[in-house]
Amino acid sequence: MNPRFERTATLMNDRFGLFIHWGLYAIPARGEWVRSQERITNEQYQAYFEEFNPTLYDPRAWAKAAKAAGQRYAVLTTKHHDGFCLFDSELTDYKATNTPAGRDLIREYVDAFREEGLQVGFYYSLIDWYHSDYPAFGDRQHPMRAEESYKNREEQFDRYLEYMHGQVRELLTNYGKIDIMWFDFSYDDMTGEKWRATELIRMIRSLQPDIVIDNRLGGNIMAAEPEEYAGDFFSPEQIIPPRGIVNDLGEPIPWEACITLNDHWGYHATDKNYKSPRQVIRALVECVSKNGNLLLNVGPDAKGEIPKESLAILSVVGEWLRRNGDSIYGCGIAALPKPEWGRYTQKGNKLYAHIFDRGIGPIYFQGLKGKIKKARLLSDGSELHVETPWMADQYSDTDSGAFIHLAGGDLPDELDTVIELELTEEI
Ligand code: FHN
Repeated sequence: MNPRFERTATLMNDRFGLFIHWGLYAIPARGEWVRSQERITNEQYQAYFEEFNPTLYDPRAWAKAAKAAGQRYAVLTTKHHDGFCLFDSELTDYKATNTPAGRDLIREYVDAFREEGLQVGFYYSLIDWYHSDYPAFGDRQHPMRAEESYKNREEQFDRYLEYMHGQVRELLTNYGKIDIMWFDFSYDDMTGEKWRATELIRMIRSLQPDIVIDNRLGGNIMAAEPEEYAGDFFSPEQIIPPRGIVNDLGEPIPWEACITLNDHWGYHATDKNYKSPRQVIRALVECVSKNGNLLLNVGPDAKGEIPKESLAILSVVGEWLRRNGDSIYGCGIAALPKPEWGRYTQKGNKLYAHIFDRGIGPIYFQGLKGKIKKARLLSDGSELHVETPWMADQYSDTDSGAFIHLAGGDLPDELDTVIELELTEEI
């Protein structure tokens, strides 16, 4: 088997993860790009460093919320573009242990999420707007990109690379087994070997042989022969690929869509544009129906708590998964085309019909005549009957279609009603 598929088997089986963007930017509370968008200097931003004290930070509560939401793994920002380290790095003073927090926030996160049995992932920004050797003037997005005083700053990018590689080594040495390394992001000529990516990947795999890595170091994961550093899974952002993702040989490749709950990754105090639980559930189903994962983001506030709106959404999603998770975990694309009323997911000879649109009359299953051994409403296990309604032969392809009657005018679950079909054979 392709080593990429072996490495990602657990991750792709888990299907649903929690993305967490947290750091100093939670204090200005205008999103994690605030430094770039408002061209805030290191000196101005220092005020947040000197203030940062998330007294309500309780990663066990985060982990319990993620588990209750049905999420099987998590990815937390260890360092975002602002360069602030949530972990106790020996390579910098710009870290949480030197703020009033005085804690290694990553250590506590790892322990808490492992305790709840979730896979543990680290997000690490290749970009660093704090480090004095990271290119600033004329960069596409650095806060000081147009600051004349930075025009002739002496920057030794190799020194930054030593720092960046050294921090990745710290993260993958000091916190036990790590399951996911989520780099972010390459751009313009800042990609691939500019990061010394092959050397970095080889170091990572020597430290954590089973770790899975995203594709944002650069290269082309879709190529027939991807670069060694092209990663193990594709990471579409704020979009679900229309037809899933296949490589240049037409082979499906592992992918994970990362999506915000509102419109920001980092905490934004006034962004109340949250997605509904229905949207989240249907996005998860769509990802799985196309052989992908959903990494759903929360942005904890400066006190260290996940916004109550996010927790409320996660709770509803978790209850739906508690009843219907068999149609998500370990499932993937079905051998049938997308039906009119919703989507299919499949696992072996179990086909899951996700009914989004009740329509009128029985639910029609094209091509399944004589192939359904039994049908159950997944949420409560109740029996459903395969039956051809009268007159059907006058207006439908009763030669190949099958019909299942659903009582009532509304769906049993308007979020997503799932019918489990045990097939006579794997189609
Ligand atoms: O710039 C980052 C952004 O802040 C956020 O971390 C997302 C999440 O994948 N990635 C980058 C934008 O593509």
